[in-house]
Amino acid sequence: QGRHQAAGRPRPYAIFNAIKGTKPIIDIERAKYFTASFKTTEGQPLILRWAKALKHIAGNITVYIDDRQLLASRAGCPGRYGLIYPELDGCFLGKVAELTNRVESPFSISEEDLRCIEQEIAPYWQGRTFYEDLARSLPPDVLRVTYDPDEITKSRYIVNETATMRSALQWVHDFEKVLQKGFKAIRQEAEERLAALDLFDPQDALEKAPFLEAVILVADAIVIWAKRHAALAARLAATEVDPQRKAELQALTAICEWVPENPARTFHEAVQAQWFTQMFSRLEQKTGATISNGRMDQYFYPFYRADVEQGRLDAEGAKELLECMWVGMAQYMDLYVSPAGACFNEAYAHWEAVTIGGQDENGEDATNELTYLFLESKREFPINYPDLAARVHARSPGRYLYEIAETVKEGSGFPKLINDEEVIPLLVAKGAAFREANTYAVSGCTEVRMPNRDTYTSPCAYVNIAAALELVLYNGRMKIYGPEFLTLATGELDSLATWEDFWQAYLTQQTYLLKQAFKQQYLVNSLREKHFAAPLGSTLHDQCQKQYKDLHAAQIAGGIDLGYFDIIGYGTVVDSLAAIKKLVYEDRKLSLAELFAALDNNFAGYEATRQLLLNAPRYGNNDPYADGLAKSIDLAALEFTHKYSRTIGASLDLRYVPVTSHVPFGKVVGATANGRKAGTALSDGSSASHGADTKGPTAVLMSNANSKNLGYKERAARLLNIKLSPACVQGEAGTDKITAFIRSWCDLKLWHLQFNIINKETLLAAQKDPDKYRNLLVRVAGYSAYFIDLSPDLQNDVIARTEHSL
Ligand code: 8X3
Repeated sequence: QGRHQAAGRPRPYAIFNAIKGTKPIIDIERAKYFTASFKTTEGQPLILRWAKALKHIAGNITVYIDDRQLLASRAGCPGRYGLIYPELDGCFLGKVAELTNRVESPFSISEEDLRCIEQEIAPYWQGRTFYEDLARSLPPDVLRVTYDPDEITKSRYIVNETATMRSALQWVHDFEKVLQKGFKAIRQEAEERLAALDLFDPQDALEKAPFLEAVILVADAIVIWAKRHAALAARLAATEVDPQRKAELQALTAICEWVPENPARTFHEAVQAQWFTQMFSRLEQKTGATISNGRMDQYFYPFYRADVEQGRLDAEGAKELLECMWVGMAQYMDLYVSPAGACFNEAYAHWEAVTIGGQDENGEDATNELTYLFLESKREFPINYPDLAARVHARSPGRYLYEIAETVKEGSGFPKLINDEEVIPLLVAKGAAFREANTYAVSGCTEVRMPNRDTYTSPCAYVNIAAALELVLYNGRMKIYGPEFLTLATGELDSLATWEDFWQAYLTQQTYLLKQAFKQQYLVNSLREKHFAAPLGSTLHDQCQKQYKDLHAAQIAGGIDLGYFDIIGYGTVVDSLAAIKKLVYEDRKLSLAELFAALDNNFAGYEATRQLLLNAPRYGNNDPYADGLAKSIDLAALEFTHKYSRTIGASLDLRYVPVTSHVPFGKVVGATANGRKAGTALSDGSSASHGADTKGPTAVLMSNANSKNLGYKERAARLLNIKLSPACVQGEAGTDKITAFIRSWCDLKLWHLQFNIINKETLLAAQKDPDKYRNLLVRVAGYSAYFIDLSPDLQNDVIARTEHSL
């Protein structure tokens, strides 16, 4: 990896090398000021309380400018850091001390800060959190598959909600507003609208006025914060002895004085304004994947062009500025205190995507010089940020695909690819105009958002379908949870005489879990607005401004409310069902009782049975037998959501995006009929299960395409990981092979694709000698992370994925 490193710029490397591999520190300042402000605003409208808290934070939190940095602002202390969000993790704050030794994403914290959490922060949130509210509201049948009813802070990993771990799904702001308008104009508009309200009208007084006051407060807050950075830069400049650094700090002073209050005038100002907004968003709330950056090659382009034309900037200068941002992103670590949050988002995962390429409003190809500059930067400075997402369409230029392939060959897992040919028609089917759909931005692992149009922010549910299969085998129970009856009885095994009986029993359990997931999400969606607000996010959203509504409102008129539920363990279940259908019911090589005994004993003494199972038809090989079952599972889930999603007031579309949940979900599931041992990871996303895909990567694409039900619009992202051996992509021939593979993927209209280009030997060596492999990046789910930051279970998951040759 990093073969272009020599060509990289020294400044970002120097900043990065100083923080690389260090243990992240917990910064509690945001939690402290947020809580202090909340204590004084009880009873006021939530959006106003949140805006006041942000202003309090902006005026008091320590501000930093890093040595050598050309950009100002971070949301926490120097080095790698994470923030506590007590409004989310209030009932887990007693666990903060344990984070130092946690296997998944450990953090350190000072004794003094721990005391502050215990004495000042935690007591206020006790009993007030969304988590507690939701747990209290779940009916017993939903609770049983969500949390342990006797200890509600323990997840069951059957139907997990994720709304208590992050206060919003992945999101993208309309950054153009900040760059083109600035917060002074945004504030002014809000003041004029506030003055025009009829305060005798209760709706004006109680809903519209607090919304507009919050807009004004948050515009003040971000400007106060920026100006504090300007003052710091001026102070540092005054004492700086190196003339070059002094000049840089003086320039930074002027930039932070100007943006984001005013419209940006140069590329440097545009980058700084965007970075302030991004960083302030982290102080505002914890968003799934962290606030994404939208289509940077589009909204920065006019600034870049003008600067280059006027001789103020060249490509090297632009890359250095962007890399100063990448290295800032790499220092923020997404901190999940709750155990479920931690194991769903391993390796400090956050993946604020930067989108490049794609099409413009009119459907013309949108690639420009900046698009290529982003790809170059990724090759020359191959760190884990940003999560570069390349939009591809049928008419993407050859040069673009060539440069994507060259970047993929670096082996850091970037860029990930999102397919316009799948995404745009689906967005249009879901109610968007073409011009909105054409300009979507990538917002998470695989997700997309239309700024100013998408409005649904409730985090989604993960449904463990490997658990559904186990619930058939134990007739409504799971081995790990003992005699407790969890779902519904689908019959003792000896009553499942035919494949049709077994299949119906499976579908009944799967559908039951979906039913519980939808009830859970109904409650999530209705309770959230009482607990969370996002005045900055709402300020930057046209529909929220029009409706005077916070983004967390259960309904926002004029918006398109696209949410999801995720099926976890797809490949594992397809392969298991294929083995059962073929070996038990068709070839009669095995009785159901024998299979049960093998699984119940985790194959101890049943190795021959395991080998039989491993050789049954498997998903990922373009085999109609397995792919047909995959399609039927997909269809049953789609039919369910087609019927019920609107009843929760939003679209809950079917998604296959596990982040790292397939690891903890695997831990609660016993051995499975695909030969998988108890407790090991389930398959990820829509990928084949570990080692199942033996017919090459094109067969993996084909299985993915074969298993889709194109007649339903309730489809969303399908995450697809492909691991290639470095040898097969060497040289120009290797580049051509990757390009051709991407074209096939685009033609097949698959949603997402990403590559790991790595040998099993390298991964095993890194497991043995982590210090030697500090730079080793691997694609995990929808993001890349340092291999040594993964837990051993997740490392094993990545190692066990099939390595293909093209
Ligand atoms: C997955 C993040 O927020 O959609 O990329 O669950 S989220």
